[in-house]
Amino acid sequence: MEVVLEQPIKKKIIFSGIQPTGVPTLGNYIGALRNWNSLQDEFNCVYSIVNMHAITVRQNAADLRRQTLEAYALILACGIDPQKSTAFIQSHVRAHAELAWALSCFTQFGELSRMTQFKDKSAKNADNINAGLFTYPVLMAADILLYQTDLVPIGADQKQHLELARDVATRFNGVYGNVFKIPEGYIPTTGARVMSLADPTKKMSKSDENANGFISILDKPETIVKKFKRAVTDSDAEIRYAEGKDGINNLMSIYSVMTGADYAAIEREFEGKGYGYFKEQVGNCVAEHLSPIREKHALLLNDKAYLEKCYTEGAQKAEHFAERTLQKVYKKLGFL
Ligand code: ATP
Ligand code: LTN
Repeated sequence: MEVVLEQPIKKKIIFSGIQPTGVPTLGNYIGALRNWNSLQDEFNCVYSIVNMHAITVRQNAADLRRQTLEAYALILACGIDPQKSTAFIQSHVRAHAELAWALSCFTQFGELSRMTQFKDKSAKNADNINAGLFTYPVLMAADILLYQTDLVPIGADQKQHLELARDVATRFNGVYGNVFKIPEGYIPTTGARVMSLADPTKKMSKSDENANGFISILDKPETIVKKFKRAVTDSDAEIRYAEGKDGINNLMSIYSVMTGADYAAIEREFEGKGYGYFKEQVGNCVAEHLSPIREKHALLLNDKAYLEKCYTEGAQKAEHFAERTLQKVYKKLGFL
């Protein structure tokens, strides 16, 4: 008789990060945070508030400190369970900065020059095009590679950075053997790029100076509905998903993610109904979906001791793993 030994199934590893640069938007939620939550049972998840990335743009120290804690509370409010997953603050685990330095010696100037986020952000911050803004993707590669990550849940805008992380890891492995796992992206099919409500040709962004363009996860229900009612659409007045209807396409993709209905079902549901009615319905379902998150966030922020305990333990767990990879890298590099 054949004896089959039971092997414990090793869960795949997920890593992702979010910058504490402001209140996260519906775009961050749909493109990333929503998936962070749903992946927790099946995978071994590591999530970080990447405050070291945030300083590539000038920040006020007191605001950054507050926003970091708020962002941490927000990921817990979105359903991240600090017992199940590892949730920590990037600057608490020194291996991130250390690996970033080593990897920067395996990243080409030309590769970094092609990054569209660098080009966009340098145009926006012309008076502060610092070296950190340029090497931002190397720190992101270090974040991911330290944990031997299999999958990285991100919005479509981060795809180019992930490709770079894969290229750098492959190059390093080519010289030193199999040191890093080559990560794959996990990009949602619907909602990977939520657009601004004020200009649907632009990505919804928390740093947009026009507050009507984004829905913050913590906006009050009435603000959410009001912003959706003002959303820019077109003059065609027909609710259907089609090229050139950026505003309606964006609202349909948001509604689809919130309700689970596909585009055909949404078109049937709103046939013959006006844009005004549709916009209000999208606003209502988003407001309803986000309300419990806003309430939980407020409760969590009232319990600073609990948050501190969670992020301290999170950093210890993360460090344990990260340090193993870093030591392996140092050995391969020939550091005595
Ligand atoms: P900023 O606007 O300050 O540059 P951001 O919101 O673009 O910030 P992050 O906070 O670092 O950037 O993003 C966290 C996650 O949210 C990333 O995975 C990113 O891809 C995703 N994301 C950001 N904006 C959108 C969007 N409009 N639609 C879908 N996903 C998004
Ligand atoms: N650059 C990302 C944030 C980020 C990240 C990461 C995402 C930093 N390190 C590692 C995934 C994995 C952004 O969203 N702007």
